[in-house]
Amino acid sequence: MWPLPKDEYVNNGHWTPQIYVREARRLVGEYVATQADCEGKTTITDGIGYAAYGMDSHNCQRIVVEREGKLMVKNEGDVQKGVSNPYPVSYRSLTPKREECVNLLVPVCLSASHIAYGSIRMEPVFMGMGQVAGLAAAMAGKGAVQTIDVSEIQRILKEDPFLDGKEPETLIDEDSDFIVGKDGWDVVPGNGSYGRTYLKYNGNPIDNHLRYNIPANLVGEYEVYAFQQGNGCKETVFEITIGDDVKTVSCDRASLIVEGQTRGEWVSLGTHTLSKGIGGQIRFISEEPDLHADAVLFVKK
Ligand SMILES: [Ca+2]
Repeated sequence: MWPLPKDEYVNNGHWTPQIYVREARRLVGEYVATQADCEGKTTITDGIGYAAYGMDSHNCQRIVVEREGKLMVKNEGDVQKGVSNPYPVSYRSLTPKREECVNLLVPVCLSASHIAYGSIRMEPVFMGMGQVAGLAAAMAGKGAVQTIDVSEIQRILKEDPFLDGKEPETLIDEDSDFIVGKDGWDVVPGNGSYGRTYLKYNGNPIDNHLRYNIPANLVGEYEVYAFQQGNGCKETVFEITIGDDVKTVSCDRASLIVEGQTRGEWVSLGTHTLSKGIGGQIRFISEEPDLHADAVLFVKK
């Protein structure tokens, strides 16, 4: 057994003052999220955030069973089922049935089945739901939370996600039209990629010219990042061309620090000034035959 942490909860005998409750009673709202949502079998038009974790519920009890005349102990009730894609969470999962209550929003104990809740119940999702609950409460005022314009919440989340007026981050990943020269590259599932896939060079020498065009609407100073897999190329050189100016940044896998529940990390390619009418692009270059390319991110300074 692990001992209590010496450096935590020092004023409480090293015990946490609060127990971890993974799941408790939940709202039964205007919409109940179910396994069908997690599996992408439904169409949600009032999505206000995404969930993506597997449908996960741990053992409920330990029971004694008899097998071939012998008694044995078995764990019962464990469910572990992955989801194939991120899926939207309906705004109506945060709202009670309108005939029951019109001034309540529930971002954590939201309206979901036991199985769907095992997937939705992740902290990043709760953060998003909490932000939406705040926005919705402000929009509803003294009116009913069920009658607000959800498309307005969707617009704000897209255009001003941090509610500070700053330009949202711009992400370029495999499915983006800003990536050109993809013919010699395969989209492959990644065990450590950003999202579910990354681009892998398929060996055709004339096609080793993958380019990420910098979107023309980006004007000003941006810090640019590239996602690198912890098990990717030993060394990748990023060639950043803006107008006539060419800079290179090298990423050495051995010095890549990957922390937390991820198998890759964003690597800064520096701060670059983007001007109206001056195009730019980013190229991934490696001497290795299985060159990888993944997502690129632009963050306004
Ligand atoms: Ca990717």
